[in-house]
Amino acid sequence: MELRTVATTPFDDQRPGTSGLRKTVTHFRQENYLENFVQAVFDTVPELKGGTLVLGGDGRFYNREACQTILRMAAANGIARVMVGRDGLLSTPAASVVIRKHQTQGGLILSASHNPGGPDGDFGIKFNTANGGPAPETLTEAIYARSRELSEYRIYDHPDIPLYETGVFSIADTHIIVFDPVSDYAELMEEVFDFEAIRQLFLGGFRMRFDAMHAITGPYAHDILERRLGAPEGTVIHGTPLPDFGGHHPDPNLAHATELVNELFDDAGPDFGAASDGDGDRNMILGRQCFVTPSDSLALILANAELVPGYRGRVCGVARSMPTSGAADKVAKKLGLEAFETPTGWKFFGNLLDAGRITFCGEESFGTSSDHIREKDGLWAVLCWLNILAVRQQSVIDIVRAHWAEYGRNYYTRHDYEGIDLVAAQGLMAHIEAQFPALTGKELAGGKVAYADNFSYTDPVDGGVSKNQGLRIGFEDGSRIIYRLSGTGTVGATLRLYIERFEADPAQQRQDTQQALAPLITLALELAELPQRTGREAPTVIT
Ligand code: G16
Repeated sequence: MELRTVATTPFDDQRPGTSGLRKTVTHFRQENYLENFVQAVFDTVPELKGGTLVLGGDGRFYNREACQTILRMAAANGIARVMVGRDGLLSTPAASVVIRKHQTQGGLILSASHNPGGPDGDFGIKFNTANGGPAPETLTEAIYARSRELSEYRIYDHPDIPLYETGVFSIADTHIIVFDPVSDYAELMEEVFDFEAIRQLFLGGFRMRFDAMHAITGPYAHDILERRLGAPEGTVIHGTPLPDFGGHHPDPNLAHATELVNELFDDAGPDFGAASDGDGDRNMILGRQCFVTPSDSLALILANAELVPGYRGRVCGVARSMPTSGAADKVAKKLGLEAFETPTGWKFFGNLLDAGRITFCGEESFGTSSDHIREKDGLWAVLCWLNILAVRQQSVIDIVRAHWAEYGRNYYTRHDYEGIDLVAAQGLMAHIEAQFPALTGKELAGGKVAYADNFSYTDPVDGGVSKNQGLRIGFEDGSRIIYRLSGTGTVGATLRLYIERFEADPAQQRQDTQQALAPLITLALELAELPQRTGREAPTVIT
């Protein structure tokens, strides 16, 4: 066993995006690419030396090799202990649980989330800090700066650690603890939710389908839903994590979880359906013939929080990302709670959660969670819904309609244009922004423009300012058109178009979403000159 210092040269593209560093597998497998980034993290987080690092990923192609490399580098960098999930597996929310519970100095999570996997797919790595949450921008920028000046990395020559069994191993003075990735997480869920009420729900014949999409939540869902809560075997489908996710996008939305959606929209479908993504932090919620938008799901969870033991009598506020619909704000107003609007990216919720200003937070991108951890949490959202359904004894669609009748409905859609030319995308954004001074006060698509701006956020806790977080056109009736370039894609640019319209009248709340939003969608395309500038006639994905 030999400690080696390997000479390397910097890569110029290791700036983390919305959620860590995401590139194609081929890109990651270039000589020294992974090693450089990991060394940059270790150099930027000195408390890891002599401390404990949590490690694991969503099981995608290259996960295990990357784990072995990181273990050898952790030992060579003086990290005292590495807690690694068995088989190198660990969901993003479970990593947050383990970091917090065992008071470690942080964790490295290997995932490209909902992006496809396999040798031709994507890979990713992100660092979470000691609070269990994604590294804030100041830290990701420091990691990037370090990656730009790196000239060497340290690694031990050492045989692979047997990750297929739990136990304690070592590389030089570093202890490697291979642990069961499910148990800490499942125990926390038992503390938060009324498991007995959910057990009774299943005993009464309630039928559910959970699609793990051959990604990380399979083992968690089998254990929690089928074993601890007594749901019948077969409730969990696609429950074995595969390196290529069975050839699919592990993205829980209407476009990629079609098998589940078709089953739930059948007259004889189950009562409840849900899916999670590659690394287990996203969720999609379905009832029979009912899709609950992530924005509505956040609002509904907030409105029903008193039914969940872990939140009874202690809800203090809510936050949503800027493009997420304002549905949760309506509930917060009625309950007299603070509501915050943050930029896209879970990292922006961390300060509010740590400061005790919010209990719940969520994003339109199928992410919902609470202060139980510092990440979004797919299975947590599913258990929230099960807890609410168990207490209310109503169908999902009845609960959603009753919510709209009380608070109004925020019609909402997101249109994605994936893999468009980067220069064309930047030109399109500049073209929209250039029109802003003339837009305010104009009558467009049947409404009056109240404001048009480029969203900037001042963190209420530390005063940090994040600019250029998306272009917003807001109308006097609360309708909004938002344009953003994604920070998670790996090919070209992905343009996201978010459209929202508020409808207070229950008699008008049963329209088809795309129809209800059609005038605003047409306006958004015109203002952006979208077809002309991108060559695209239709979005790649509609959610
Ligand atoms: C990540 C972030 C989310 C963000 C989403 C989409 O999710 O954690 O906060 O909303 O990407 O970001 P963008 O619109 O920039 O592509 P995940 O599940 O991919 O880690």
